[in-house]
Amino acid sequence: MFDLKEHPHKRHNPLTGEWVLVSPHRTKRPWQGQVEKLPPDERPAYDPKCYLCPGNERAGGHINPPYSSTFVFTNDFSALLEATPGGAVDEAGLLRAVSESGVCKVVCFSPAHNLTVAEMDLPGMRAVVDTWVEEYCQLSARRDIAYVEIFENRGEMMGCSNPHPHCQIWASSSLPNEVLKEDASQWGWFERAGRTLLADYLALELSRGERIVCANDSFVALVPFWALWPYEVLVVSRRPFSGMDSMTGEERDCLAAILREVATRYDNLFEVSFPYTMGFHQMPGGAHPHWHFHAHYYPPLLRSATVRKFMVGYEMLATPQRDITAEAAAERLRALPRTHYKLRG
Ligand code: H2U
Ligand code: ZN
Repeated sequence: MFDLKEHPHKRHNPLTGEWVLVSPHRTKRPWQGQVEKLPPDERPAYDPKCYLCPGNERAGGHINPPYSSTFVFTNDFSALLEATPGGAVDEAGLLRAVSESGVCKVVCFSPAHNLTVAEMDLPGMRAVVDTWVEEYCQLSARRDIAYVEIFENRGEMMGCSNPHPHCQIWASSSLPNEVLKEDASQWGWFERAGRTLLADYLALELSRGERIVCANDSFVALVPFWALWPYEVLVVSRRPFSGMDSMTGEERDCLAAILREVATRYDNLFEVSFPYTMGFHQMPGGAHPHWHFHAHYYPPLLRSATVRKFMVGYEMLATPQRDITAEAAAERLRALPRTHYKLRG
């Protein structure tokens, strides 16, 4: 009898159409690596050498204002530029290129250098959500912008260059790869079902409960059935809306709260500041009824503060693979306290 808890199998990601190989039997193999703790990261509230702290100098001689809440600026090393000439190259359908223009910004979450999302207070996190919405509305209203990606790289392991709490916004003139896949899948589902893919998925997960991590009045955090990273999380809005521009005030508060709770549970897992890449997938306004607002968390850690999952070998050449099941990961995250370990005695 085929058992998802015992037997190797492939799971389907309905958002991307891709598969992940799950090998639950391998979690029984002995682990001989170290389980080490990192020294506590003690950072000052203000670092004179940080390019994101208030009053400090950035690349190109820009001076940050003495900001007291959030602070947004255009990335001094933007990957996308506004004044990019349009054009395309196509040689025999083999050498293809298309001009891409856009805007890159950096959003500081707080003037405090030593905070993280997990350690921010709720009004502070709500201010971050309000800043995202404001930037999202402005950028997505532009005729030269087709897609706005808001994302946070957290921790050196994820290539984050600075521990000061911040995220990036890249707004581009075309739809990026991941968004194209999700657009097609969500459209296909909506056309058939008349409901969003994630509304139907969320209803199923809520009735099962086994992959739910935490929830509030407006959002649910779960380890998706098709999770690829060990402790991957998907945050889905209970109400189907396509973009953060449609959120009510209460939904903004709930988004702030659930993002903080996910970050707190992550930090509590190995009692370290947990590295991850997270970001939103969304479309603005009412013109995309098949789109359902959500956030993905892709954290690399597997077993301890230092043992990470690598996407190498078979995963680069064939299909991504995981050992611990999504259900087991959700159970661990669900069992963790909602209070940050640094605040416990
Ligand atoms: P990461 O920590 O995710 O690397 O983001 C930091 C961004 O800050 C990065 O994209 C930008 C980098 O280009 N940056 C500036 O805009 N000005 C600076 O003075 C340094 C870094
Ligand atoms: Zn997505």
